[in-house]
Amino acid sequence: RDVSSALLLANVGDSGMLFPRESSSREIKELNGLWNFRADHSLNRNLGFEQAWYKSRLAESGPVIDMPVPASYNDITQDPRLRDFIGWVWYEREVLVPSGWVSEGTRVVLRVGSAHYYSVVWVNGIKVMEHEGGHLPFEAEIVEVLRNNPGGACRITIAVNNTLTLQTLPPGTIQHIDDPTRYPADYVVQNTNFDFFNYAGLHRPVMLYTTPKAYVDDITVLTTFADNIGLLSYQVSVLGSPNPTVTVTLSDKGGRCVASSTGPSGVLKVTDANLWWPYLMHENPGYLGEGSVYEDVYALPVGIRTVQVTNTQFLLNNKPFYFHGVNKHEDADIRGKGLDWPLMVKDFNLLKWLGANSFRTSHYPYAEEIMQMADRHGIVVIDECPGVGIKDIRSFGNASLSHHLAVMDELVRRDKNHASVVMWSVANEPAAEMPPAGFYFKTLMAHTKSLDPTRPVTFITDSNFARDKGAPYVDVICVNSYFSWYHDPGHLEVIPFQLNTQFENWYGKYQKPIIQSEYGADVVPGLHTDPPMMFTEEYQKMVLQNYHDVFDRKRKEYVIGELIWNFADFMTAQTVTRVVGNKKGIFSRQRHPKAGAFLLRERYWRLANETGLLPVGAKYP
Ligand code: GCB
Repeated sequence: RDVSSALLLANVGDSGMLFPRESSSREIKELNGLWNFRADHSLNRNLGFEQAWYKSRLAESGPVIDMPVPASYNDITQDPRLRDFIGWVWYEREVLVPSGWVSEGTRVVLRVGSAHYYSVVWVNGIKVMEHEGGHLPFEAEIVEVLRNNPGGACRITIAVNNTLTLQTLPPGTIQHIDDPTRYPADYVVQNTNFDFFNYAGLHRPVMLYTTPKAYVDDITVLTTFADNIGLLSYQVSVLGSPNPTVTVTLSDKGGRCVASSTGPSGVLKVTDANLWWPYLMHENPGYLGEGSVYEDVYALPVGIRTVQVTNTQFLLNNKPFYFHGVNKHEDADIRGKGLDWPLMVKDFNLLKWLGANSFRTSHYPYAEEIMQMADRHGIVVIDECPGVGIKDIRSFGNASLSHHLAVMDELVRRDKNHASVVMWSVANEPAAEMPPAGFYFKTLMAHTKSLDPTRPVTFITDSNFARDKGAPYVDVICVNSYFSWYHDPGHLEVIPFQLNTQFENWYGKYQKPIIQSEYGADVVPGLHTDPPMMFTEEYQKMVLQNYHDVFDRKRKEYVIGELIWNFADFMTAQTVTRVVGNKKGIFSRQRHPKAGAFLLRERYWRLANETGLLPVGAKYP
């Protein structure tokens, strides 16, 4: 494959969104910790804008409480009104900026890792940016604002609104109920069609960072190899200088320079290249070198690997790859969807214990810090955008589609250089049988392919194989099913029949490889029965076992993966089918294993031994 011509196509958006990294030309100030916080409980939720709360210290316009960042605000207090709050909340933090930062020749950028869902940001009372979408970063250059305020004081105010509409991603609706005989006055609820709690707030780190005036704005790297030669083709975009000198070097893991080049684009050739391999497929998985760009020094971890899809296989570095992994959520006690390092490392340790080689970012892009861990540990990722719960026909209109395209722009721009990302998922379980779904998904997937011609594109379906209007455009069929759970509850004996039929139907119609992208059963940890009954540990084991028997037959043909729903229990909205959240985890929300985890662990290590290139010592006992 000609990587440099693919690169020309892969130019995304007009500016980059490189992860902030310190270097000899860049400094970072993390703004994690306690922020001032107030929810706007006024009837129209608009008092903060009417009274311009951003103009002075938040404490001057009313009471404030401590709010940790990053975290969802919902579970931090004992106030049910804040847990279920809908509307604007206000965060504020004051920082002192080093005087060198406001000197000529330096850019200062304020970056928010993610804020759910809509945000407006002010610095010293001056609006610097707005952003729609809850799971992707946004940033603005603020040095001019800081210069107007000698002394280095920098007051950052961020208003965040979690309201979802038919045009947001994910979509939702706001329902006003005016019935004084049954509901309190001014009664409003948020309805959604997705199965996780709509946590909100500043979920990922907020930071200030500097760059020189002439700076590396974006880097795109595409890789391939032929025999023992790794080819890494790059494009560097530099802003702030008409004729930048660009020097690019590639270092191996030990920091030795293995290739270099000059100019804003080029190809680096590495002899005896170490390829990036998935966990359990090679004795040295997740191999990353580092590409560095001068004069503004930016170092990007890079892995050399290829991805291809055939009628029956998923090929990684030309070898068949079988996804044995999990679906996850960003979710935990107290912090909700807030990035949490101990939790992240624990989760990766559990993935490795399990013998999982992959996960899907159900149902929204995960923190960049998580993607970097996946790169380093060789965990393969299906990268999903927040297109979940698209069930209403009004969410297939132009406004929705153009926002969905913009979100894919942002996602590809952010994650294009991650070796771990092997496929884009544009949606989960949309109403793909509706008439407008054909045009919608055709456009969305063609757009995604034009942004990144090197990775396959899919969406996850639970529609009928014969009526699904998006499936013709995917590279890999990803199907969710819950036989013996939502259908024929309690009847394990239907699984072999229905699962076999599911696979035959999809493959028969499309001749494309298939991933079982979800399957599972709820377990309240500690519940036991024999014979197995729904919600017990035994029943989850039996569901898994029955699915696995069919996978084992079909993976010899065209099934290329299985992702359990779910890695861990997670919080949902309150409904009669959820017992303090979704309990389909093989781990509890606190990451304690249920019986199903041990069963899966045995299976995944066995699969790794069969399909991988494990050195003897790494075998599961
Ligand atoms: C699904 C959804 C997922 C749910 C899961 C369930 O099909 O994709 O978001 O949580 O089923 O447990 O119902």
